[in-house]
Amino acid sequence: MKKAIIFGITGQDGSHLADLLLEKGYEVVGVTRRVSIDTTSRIKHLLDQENLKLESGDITDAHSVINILKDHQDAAEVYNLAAQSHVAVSFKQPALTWDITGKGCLNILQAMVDLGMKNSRFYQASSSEMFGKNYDVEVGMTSESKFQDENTKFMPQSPYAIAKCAAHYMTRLYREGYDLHASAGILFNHEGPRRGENFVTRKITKWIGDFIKWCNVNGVKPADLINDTDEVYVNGRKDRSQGLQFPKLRLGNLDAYRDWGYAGDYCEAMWTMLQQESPDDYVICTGETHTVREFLTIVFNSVGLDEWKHLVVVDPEFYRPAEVDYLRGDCSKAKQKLGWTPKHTFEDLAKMMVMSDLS
Ligand code: NAP
Ligand code: G4F
Repeated sequence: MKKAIIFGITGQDGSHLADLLLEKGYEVVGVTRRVSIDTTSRIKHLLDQENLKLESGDITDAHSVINILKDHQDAAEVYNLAAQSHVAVSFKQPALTWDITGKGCLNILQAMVDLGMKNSRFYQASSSEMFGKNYDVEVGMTSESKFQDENTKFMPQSPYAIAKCAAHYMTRLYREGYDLHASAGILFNHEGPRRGENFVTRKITKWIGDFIKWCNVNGVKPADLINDTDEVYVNGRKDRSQGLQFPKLRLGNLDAYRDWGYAGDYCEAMWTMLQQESPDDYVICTGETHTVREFLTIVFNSVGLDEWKHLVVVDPEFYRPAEVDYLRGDCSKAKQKLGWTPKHTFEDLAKMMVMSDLS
Protein backbone atom coordinates (compact mmCIF):
# COMPACT_ATOMS: atom_id res chain seq x y z
CA MET A 1 0.00 0.00 0.00
CA LYS A 2 1.39 3.43 -0.98
CA LYS A 3 1.87 5.92 1.87
CA ALA A 4 1.45 9.70 1.55
CA ILE A 5 2.17 12.43 4.09
CA ILE A 6 0.05 15.59 3.99
CA PHE A 7 1.31 18.67 5.82
CA GLY A 8 -1.80 20.88 6.14
CA ILE A 9 -4.38 18.08 6.13
CA THR A 10 -6.86 20.14 8.18
CA GLY A 11 -7.06 22.88 5.52
CA GLN A 12 -9.39 23.11 2.54
CA ASP A 13 -7.03 21.39 0.09
CA GLY A 14 -5.59 18.96 2.64
CA SER A 15 -9.07 17.60 3.30
CA HIS A 16 -9.87 17.15 -0.42
CA LEU A 17 -6.49 15.54 -1.04
CA ALA A 18 -7.01 13.15 1.89
CA ASP A 19 -10.40 12.16 0.40
CA LEU A 20 -8.75 11.50 -2.96
CA LEU A 21 -5.77 9.52 -1.65
CA LEU A 22 -7.87 7.36 0.68
CA GLU A 23 -10.22 6.61 -2.22
CA LYS A 24 -7.18 5.54 -4.24
CA GLY A 25 -6.18 3.11 -1.48
CA TYR A 26 -3.28 5.07 0.03
CA GLU A 27 -2.30 5.04 3.67
CA VAL A 28 -2.46 8.73 4.61
CA VAL A 29 -0.41 10.38 7.36
CA GLY A 30 -1.79 13.83 8.14
CA VAL A 31 0.22 16.37 10.11
CA THR A 32 -1.82 18.57 12.46
CA ARG A 33 -0.53 21.25 14.79
CA ARG A 34 -1.56 21.55 18.41
CA VAL A 35 -3.97 24.42 18.93
CA SER A 36 -6.45 25.12 21.71
CA ILE A 37 -9.49 24.05 19.72
CA ASP A 38 -10.26 21.12 17.46
CA THR A 39 -9.25 21.85 13.86
CA THR A 40 -10.35 18.57 12.31
CA SER A 41 -13.83 19.68 11.18
CA ARG A 42 -12.95 19.35 7.46
CA ILE A 43 -11.72 15.76 7.91
CA LYS A 44 -14.32 14.69 10.49
CA HIS A 45 -15.83 12.25 7.98
CA LEU A 46 -12.44 10.50 7.65
CA LEU A 47 -11.38 10.22 11.26
CA ASP A 48 -12.56 6.63 11.71
CA GLN A 49 -10.76 5.36 8.60
CA GLU A 50 -8.06 2.89 9.54
CA ASN A 51 -5.79 4.07 6.71
CA LEU A 52 -5.66 7.59 8.12
CA LYS A 53 -3.13 8.40 10.83
CA LEU A 54 -2.70 11.87 12.36
CA GLU A 55 0.68 13.03 13.62
CA SER A 56 1.15 16.14 15.72
CA GLY A 57 3.74 18.57 14.33
CA ASP A 58 4.48 22.06 13.12
CA ILE A 59 6.42 22.87 9.95
CA THR A 60 8.17 25.81 11.60
CA ASP A 61 9.80 23.33 13.98
CA ALA A 62 12.53 21.49 12.04
CA HIS A 63 12.83 18.90 14.82
CA SER A 64 9.19 17.95 14.58
CA VAL A 65 9.38 17.78 10.77
CA ILE A 66 12.42 15.49 10.79
CA ASN A 67 10.93 13.25 13.49
CA ILE A 68 7.72 12.77 11.53
CA LEU A 69 9.58 12.07 8.28
CA LYS A 70 11.97 9.69 10.09
CA ASP A 71 8.98 7.64 11.25
CA HIS A 72 7.53 7.59 7.73
CA GLN A 73 10.61 7.39 5.48
CA ASP A 74 8.76 4.82 3.41
CA ALA A 75 6.27 7.48 2.23
CA ALA A 76 5.95 7.48 -1.56
CA GLU A 77 4.60 11.05 -1.61
CA VAL A 78 4.99 14.09 0.63
CA TYR A 79 2.60 17.02 0.07
CA ASN A 80 3.37 20.43 1.58
CA LEU A 81 0.02 22.23 1.75
CA ALA A 82 0.71 23.87 5.13
CA ALA A 83 0.81 27.66 5.09
CA GLN A 84 -0.36 30.88 6.67
CA SER A 85 -2.42 31.23 3.50
CA HIS A 86 -4.30 34.51 3.98
CA VAL A 87 -2.75 37.35 1.97
CA ALA A 88 -4.21 40.21 4.04
CA VAL A 89 -3.07 38.54 7.29
CA SER A 90 0.45 38.30 5.86
CA PHE A 91 0.72 42.12 5.95
CA LYS A 92 -0.12 42.07 9.66
CA GLN A 93 2.01 39.01 10.53
CA PRO A 94 4.81 39.03 7.95
CA ALA A 95 7.45 37.26 10.05
CA LEU A 96 5.09 34.46 11.06
CA THR A 97 4.04 34.10 7.42
CA TRP A 98 7.67 33.89 6.40
CA ASP A 99 8.41 31.19 8.99
CA ILE A 100 5.43 29.01 8.02
CA THR A 101 4.90 29.68 4.32
CA GLY A 102 8.52 30.16 3.31
CA LYS A 103 10.85 28.43 5.76
CA GLY A 104 8.43 25.58 6.51
CA CYS A 105 8.98 24.27 2.99
CA LEU A 106 12.76 24.38 3.46
CA ASN A 107 12.42 22.40 6.71
CA ILE A 108 10.65 19.59 4.84
CA LEU A 109 12.99 19.58 1.82
CA GLN A 110 16.15 19.56 3.95
CA ALA A 111 14.75 16.81 6.20
CA MET A 112 14.05 14.68 3.10
CA VAL A 113 17.65 15.17 1.94
CA ASP A 114 19.12 14.52 5.40
CA LEU A 115 17.10 11.31 5.71
CA GLY A 116 18.06 10.21 2.19
CA MET A 117 14.42 9.98 1.07
CA LYS A 118 15.42 9.57 -2.61
CA ASN A 119 12.39 7.42 -3.35
CA SER A 120 9.83 9.87 -1.99
CA ARG A 121 8.18 12.45 -4.25
CA PHE A 122 7.50 15.98 -3.00
CA TYR A 123 4.73 18.44 -3.88
CA GLN A 124 4.92 22.16 -3.04
CA ALA A 125 1.74 24.28 -2.99
CA SER A 126 2.93 27.30 -4.99
CA SER A 127 0.54 30.12 -5.81
CA SER A 128 -0.59 32.42 -8.61
CA GLU A 129 -0.15 35.17 -6.02
CA MET A 130 3.59 34.93 -6.89
CA PHE A 131 2.84 36.63 -10.26
CA GLY A 132 1.61 39.66 -8.33
CA LYS A 133 1.57 42.67 -10.64
CA ASN A 134 2.89 40.84 -13.67
CA TYR A 135 1.23 39.20 -16.68
CA ASP A 136 2.04 38.42 -20.28
CA VAL A 137 -0.01 39.63 -23.21
CA GLU A 138 -1.20 37.57 -26.15
CA VAL A 139 -1.85 39.74 -29.18
CA GLY A 140 -4.54 38.45 -31.53
CA MET A 141 -5.83 39.81 -34.84
CA THR A 142 -8.35 42.10 -33.17
CA SER A 143 -7.73 41.93 -29.44
CA GLU A 144 -5.17 41.47 -26.67
CA SER A 145 -5.51 39.17 -23.69
CA LYS A 146 -3.54 39.09 -20.45
CA PHE A 147 -2.47 35.78 -18.88
CA GLN A 148 0.10 34.09 -16.63
CA ASP A 149 1.81 30.75 -17.30
CA GLU A 150 4.95 28.88 -16.14
CA ASN A 151 7.17 31.40 -17.99
CA THR A 152 5.63 34.58 -16.59
CA LYS A 153 8.03 36.47 -14.30
CA PHE A 154 7.09 36.72 -10.61
CA MET A 155 6.46 40.22 -9.18
CA PRO A 156 5.04 39.38 -5.73
CA GLN A 157 2.85 41.94 -3.97
CA SER A 158 2.64 40.67 -0.37
CA PRO A 159 4.71 39.02 2.37
CA TYR A 160 2.70 35.86 1.63
CA ALA A 161 3.63 35.91 -2.07
CA ILE A 162 7.30 36.58 -1.30
CA ALA A 163 7.39 33.63 1.10
CA LYS A 164 5.72 31.46 -1.58
CA CYS A 165 8.34 32.56 -4.14
CA ALA A 166 11.14 31.55 -1.74
CA ALA A 167 9.54 28.12 -1.22
CA HIS A 168 9.01 27.74 -4.97
CA TYR A 169 12.65 28.49 -5.78
CA MET A 170 13.76 26.23 -2.93
CA THR A 171 11.73 23.39 -4.45
CA ARG A 172 13.41 23.91 -7.83
CA LEU A 173 16.84 24.07 -6.17
CA TYR A 174 16.34 20.77 -4.30
CA ARG A 175 15.04 19.16 -7.49
CA GLU A 176 18.10 20.23 -9.47
CA GLY A 177 20.73 20.21 -6.71
CA TYR A 178 19.76 17.02 -4.86
CA ASP A 179 17.92 15.14 -7.60
CA LEU A 180 14.76 15.10 -5.50
CA HIS A 181 11.50 14.31 -7.30
CA ALA A 182 10.08 17.72 -6.26
CA SER A 183 7.24 19.39 -8.18
CA ALA A 184 5.41 22.66 -7.61
CA GLY A 185 1.84 23.37 -8.62
CA ILE A 186 1.29 27.07 -9.30
CA LEU A 187 -2.36 27.01 -8.40
CA PHE A 188 -4.73 29.88 -9.09
CA ASN A 189 -7.51 30.61 -6.58
CA HIS A 190 -9.60 27.56 -5.81
CA GLU A 191 -12.63 27.46 -3.61
CA GLY A 192 -15.56 25.33 -2.53
CA PRO A 193 -17.81 24.70 0.46
CA ARG A 194 -14.77 23.88 2.63
CA ARG A 195 -13.08 27.24 1.92
CA GLY A 196 -12.08 29.29 4.99
CA GLU A 197 -14.74 31.84 5.90
CA ASN A 198 -12.45 34.87 5.57
CA PHE A 199 -11.58 34.38 1.88
CA VAL A 200 -13.76 36.56 -0.30
CA THR A 201 -15.86 33.88 -2.08
CA ARG A 202 -16.77 32.02 1.09
CA LYS A 203 -17.29 35.27 3.01
CA ILE A 204 -19.92 36.18 0.40
CA THR A 205 -21.68 32.79 0.24
CA LYS A 206 -21.63 32.41 4.03
CA TRP A 207 -23.19 35.86 4.40
CA ILE A 208 -25.91 35.11 1.84
CA GLY A 209 -26.68 31.78 3.55
CA ASP A 210 -27.01 33.47 6.95
CA PHE A 211 -29.06 36.34 5.48
CA ILE A 212 -31.56 34.08 3.71
CA LYS A 213 -31.93 31.91 6.84
CA TRP A 214 -32.54 35.07 8.89
CA CYS A 215 -35.18 36.23 6.38
CA ASN A 216 -36.89 32.84 6.48
CA VAL A 217 -36.90 32.59 10.27
CA ASN A 218 -38.34 36.10 10.59
CA GLY A 219 -40.77 35.90 7.66
CA VAL A 220 -38.99 38.79 5.94
CA LYS A 221 -39.18 39.43 2.18
CA PRO A 222 -36.54 41.49 0.38
CA ALA A 223 -39.31 44.04 -0.39
CA ASP A 224 -39.77 44.58 3.38
CA LEU A 225 -36.19 45.73 3.85
CA ILE A 226 -35.15 49.29 4.65
CA ASN A 227 -31.52 50.32 4.15
CA ASP A 228 -29.21 52.01 6.55
CA THR A 229 -25.45 52.56 6.30
CA ASP A 230 -24.61 49.51 8.33
CA GLU A 231 -27.64 47.28 8.69
CA VAL A 232 -30.81 46.36 6.90
CA TYR A 233 -34.07 46.78 8.79
CA VAL A 234 -37.49 45.32 8.43
CA ASN A 235 -40.27 47.67 7.36
CA GLY A 236 -42.29 49.10 10.26
CA ARG A 237 -39.69 48.17 12.86
CA LYS A 238 -37.16 50.98 12.66
CA ASP A 239 -36.41 51.18 16.35
CA ARG A 240 -32.88 49.80 16.50
CA SER A 241 -33.24 48.57 20.07
CA GLN A 242 -36.21 46.38 19.21
CA GLY A 243 -36.43 46.15 15.44
CA LEU A 244 -35.19 43.30 13.32
CA GLN A 245 -31.83 44.06 11.84
CA PHE A 246 -29.09 42.23 9.99
CA PRO A 247 -25.52 43.47 9.45
CA LYS A 248 -24.61 44.27 5.86
CA LEU A 249 -21.84 42.43 4.05
CA ARG A 250 -18.60 44.42 4.40
CA LEU A 251 -16.01 43.92 1.67
CA GLY A 252 -12.87 45.59 0.31
CA ASN A 253 -11.75 45.85 -3.33
CA LEU A 254 -14.55 44.63 -5.60
CA ASP A 255 -12.61 45.23 -8.84
CA ALA A 256 -9.90 42.59 -8.44
CA TYR A 257 -9.91 39.89 -11.14
CA ARG A 258 -9.34 36.28 -10.12
CA ASP A 259 -9.25 32.97 -11.98
CA TRP A 260 -11.44 30.93 -9.62
CA GLY A 261 -11.76 27.13 -9.82
CA TYR A 262 -13.02 24.27 -7.65
CA ALA A 263 -10.62 22.91 -5.00
CA GLY A 264 -11.58 19.25 -5.58
CA ASP A 265 -10.50 19.48 -9.25
CA TYR A 266 -7.20 21.12 -8.30
CA CYS A 267 -6.27 18.40 -5.77
CA GLU A 268 -6.50 15.84 -8.58
CA ALA A 269 -3.91 17.91 -10.44
CA MET A 270 -1.55 17.80 -7.42
CA TRP A 271 -1.71 14.02 -7.31
CA THR A 272 -1.28 13.70 -11.09
CA MET A 273 1.90 15.84 -10.94
CA LEU A 274 3.50 13.34 -8.57
CA GLN A 275 2.63 10.40 -10.85
CA GLN A 276 4.86 11.81 -13.64
CA GLU A 277 8.24 10.23 -14.26
CA SER A 278 10.02 13.59 -14.03
CA PRO A 279 9.26 16.36 -11.57
CA ASP A 280 8.24 19.76 -12.94
CA ASP A 281 6.23 22.93 -12.29
CA TYR A 282 2.68 23.37 -13.59
CA VAL A 283 0.13 26.17 -13.67
CA ILE A 284 -3.34 24.96 -12.63
CA CYS A 285 -6.28 27.25 -13.40
CA THR A 286 -9.50 27.58 -15.42
CA GLY A 287 -8.29 30.20 -17.94
CA GLU A 288 -11.28 32.45 -17.12
CA THR A 289 -11.16 35.56 -15.01
CA HIS A 290 -13.94 37.35 -13.11
CA THR A 291 -14.19 40.25 -10.69
CA VAL A 292 -15.41 40.07 -7.09
CA ARG A 293 -18.41 42.10 -8.37
CA GLU A 294 -19.29 39.33 -10.84
CA PHE A 295 -19.11 36.74 -8.07
CA LEU A 296 -21.45 38.88 -5.96
CA THR A 297 -23.91 39.16 -8.85
CA ILE A 298 -24.04 35.39 -9.47
CA VAL A 299 -24.45 34.64 -5.77
CA PHE A 300 -27.22 37.19 -5.19
CA ASN A 301 -29.02 36.19 -8.41
CA SER A 302 -28.89 32.54 -7.40
CA VAL A 303 -31.09 33.27 -4.36
CA GLY A 304 -33.50 35.44 -6.37
CA LEU A 305 -32.02 38.84 -5.46
CA ASP A 306 -31.49 41.08 -8.54
CA GLU A 307 -29.36 43.66 -6.79
CA TRP A 308 -26.64 43.50 -4.12
CA LYS A 309 -25.50 47.13 -3.88
CA HIS A 310 -27.84 48.08 -1.03
CA LEU A 311 -26.75 45.04 1.01
CA VAL A 312 -22.98 45.49 0.63
CA VAL A 313 -20.72 48.10 2.24
CA VAL A 314 -17.30 48.81 0.76
CA ASP A 315 -15.10 49.09 3.83
CA PRO A 316 -11.50 50.37 3.46
CA GLU A 317 -10.57 48.13 6.40
CA PHE A 318 -10.48 45.27 3.88
CA TYR A 319 -8.20 47.06 1.42
CA ARG A 320 -4.63 45.75 1.32
CA PRO A 321 -1.43 47.85 1.34
CA ALA A 322 -0.68 46.35 -2.10
CA GLU A 323 -3.13 44.50 -4.34
CA VAL A 324 -2.97 41.90 -7.09
CA ASP A 325 -5.32 43.34 -9.69
CA TYR A 326 -5.45 40.70 -12.37
CA LEU A 327 -5.02 36.92 -12.44
CA ARG A 328 -5.89 34.69 -15.38
CA GLY A 329 -3.91 31.53 -15.92
CA ASP A 330 -2.98 29.52 -18.98
CA CYS A 331 -2.73 25.84 -18.07
CA SER A 332 -1.89 24.51 -21.55
CA LYS A 333 1.14 22.66 -20.14
CA ALA A 334 -0.95 20.80 -17.52
CA LYS A 335 -3.56 19.97 -20.17
CA GLN A 336 -0.92 18.56 -22.51
CA LYS A 337 1.42 16.80 -20.11
CA LEU A 338 -0.92 15.78 -17.27
CA GLY A 339 -4.12 15.43 -19.26
CA TRP A 340 -5.73 17.63 -16.57
CA THR A 341 -8.65 19.99 -17.17
CA PRO A 342 -10.96 21.69 -14.66
CA LYS A 343 -14.39 20.07 -14.41
CA HIS A 344 -16.33 22.91 -12.77
CA THR A 345 -17.17 26.33 -14.20
CA PHE A 346 -17.24 29.64 -12.33
CA GLU A 347 -21.07 29.47 -12.17
CA ASP A 348 -21.01 25.84 -10.91
CA LEU A 349 -18.59 26.86 -8.19
CA ALA A 350 -20.60 29.86 -6.97
CA LYS A 351 -23.85 27.88 -6.94
CA MET A 352 -22.27 24.88 -5.18
CA MET A 353 -20.99 27.19 -2.42
CA VAL A 354 -24.34 28.97 -2.05
CA MET A 355 -26.24 25.66 -1.85
CA SER A 356 -23.89 24.44 0.84
CA ASP A 357 -24.19 27.64 2.90
CA LEU A 358 -27.98 27.60 2.59
CA SER A 359 -28.22 24.10 4.06
P1 NAP B 1 -5.83 26.60 4.31
O1 NAP B 1 -7.25 26.14 4.25
O2 NAP B 1 -5.51 27.89 4.94
O3 NAP B 1 -4.98 25.43 5.03
C1 NAP B 1 -3.68 25.65 5.50
C2 NAP B 1 -3.23 24.43 6.28
O4 NAP B 1 -1.92 24.69 6.79
C3 NAP B 1 -4.12 24.11 7.51
O5 NAP B 1 -4.20 22.71 7.64
C4 NAP B 1 -3.30 24.69 8.65
O6 NAP B 1 -3.54 24.07 9.89
C5 NAP B 1 -1.88 24.32 8.17
N1 NAP B 1 -0.85 25.06 8.89
C6 NAP B 1 -0.77 26.40 9.09
N2 NAP B 1 0.34 26.69 9.80
C7 NAP B 1 0.96 25.51 10.05
C8 NAP B 1 2.15 25.16 10.73
N3 NAP B 1 2.93 26.08 11.32
N4 NAP B 1 2.50 23.85 10.80
C9 NAP B 1 1.73 22.91 10.22
N5 NAP B 1 0.58 23.17 9.56
C10 NAP B 1 0.21 24.46 9.48
O7 NAP B 1 -5.21 26.64 2.84
P2 NAP B 1 -5.72 25.92 1.49
O8 NAP B 1 -6.65 26.83 0.78
O9 NAP B 1 -6.11 24.54 1.81
O10 NAP B 1 -4.37 25.92 0.64
C11 NAP B 1 -3.45 24.84 0.73
C12 NAP B 1 -2.08 25.32 0.28
O11 NAP B 1 -2.17 25.79 -1.06
C13 NAP B 1 -1.53 26.49 1.09
O12 NAP B 1 -0.14 26.35 1.12
C14 NAP B 1 -1.89 27.71 0.27
O13 NAP B 1 -1.01 28.78 0.53
C15 NAP B 1 -1.73 27.15 -1.13
N6 NAP B 1 -2.56 27.77 -2.17
C16 NAP B 1 -3.90 27.88 -2.00
C17 NAP B 1 -4.68 28.42 -3.01
C18 NAP B 1 -6.18 28.55 -2.85
O14 NAP B 1 -6.78 29.29 -3.65
N7 NAP B 1 -6.79 27.85 -1.93
C19 NAP B 1 -4.07 28.82 -4.21
C20 NAP B 1 -2.70 28.66 -4.36
C21 NAP B 1 -1.95 28.11 -3.34
P3 NAP B 1 -4.70 24.61 10.91
O15 NAP B 1 -5.96 23.92 10.47
O16 NAP B 1 -4.20 24.18 12.23
O17 NAP B 1 -4.77 26.10 10.75
O1 G4F C 1 -10.22 35.57 -1.38
P1 G4F C 1 -8.97 36.35 -1.21
O2 G4F C 1 -8.54 36.67 0.17
O3 G4F C 1 -7.85 35.56 -2.01
P2 G4F C 1 -6.40 35.99 -2.55
O4 G4F C 1 -5.87 37.17 -1.87
O5 G4F C 1 -6.48 36.05 -4.04
O6 G4F C 1 -5.51 34.73 -2.09
C1 G4F C 1 -5.99 33.39 -2.25
O7 G4F C 1 -5.60 32.90 -3.51
C2 G4F C 1 -4.17 32.77 -3.70
C3 G4F C 1 -3.94 32.24 -5.12
O8 G4F C 1 -3.91 33.33 -6.02
C4 G4F C 1 -3.64 31.81 -2.64
F1 G4F C 1 -2.30 31.63 -2.84
C5 G4F C 1 -3.91 32.38 -1.26
O9 G4F C 1 -3.46 31.43 -0.28
C6 G4F C 1 -5.42 32.56 -1.09
O10 G4F C 1 -6.02 31.29 -1.11
O11 G4F C 1 -9.10 37.72 -2.01
C7 G4F C 1 -9.43 37.76 -3.39
C8 G4F C 1 -9.65 39.21 -3.81
C9 G4F C 1 -8.52 40.15 -3.40
O12 G4F C 1 -8.25 41.02 -4.45
C10 G4F C 1 -9.09 40.93 -2.21
O13 G4F C 1 -8.56 42.23 -2.06
O14 G4F C 1 -10.83 39.68 -3.15
C11 G4F C 1 -10.57 40.97 -2.62
N1 G4F C 1 -11.46 41.22 -1.49
C12 G4F C 1 -12.43 42.18 -1.47
N2 G4F C 1 -13.06 42.17 -0.29
C13 G4F C 1 -11.49 40.58 -0.31
C14 G4F C 1 -12.49 41.18 0.45
N3 G4F C 1 -10.76 39.55 0.17
C15 G4F C 1 -11.04 39.08 1.42
N4 G4F C 1 -10.34 38.03 1.90
N5 G4F C 1 -12.01 39.70 2.21
C16 G4F C 1 -12.76 40.75 1.76
O15 G4F C 1 -13.61 41.25 2.49
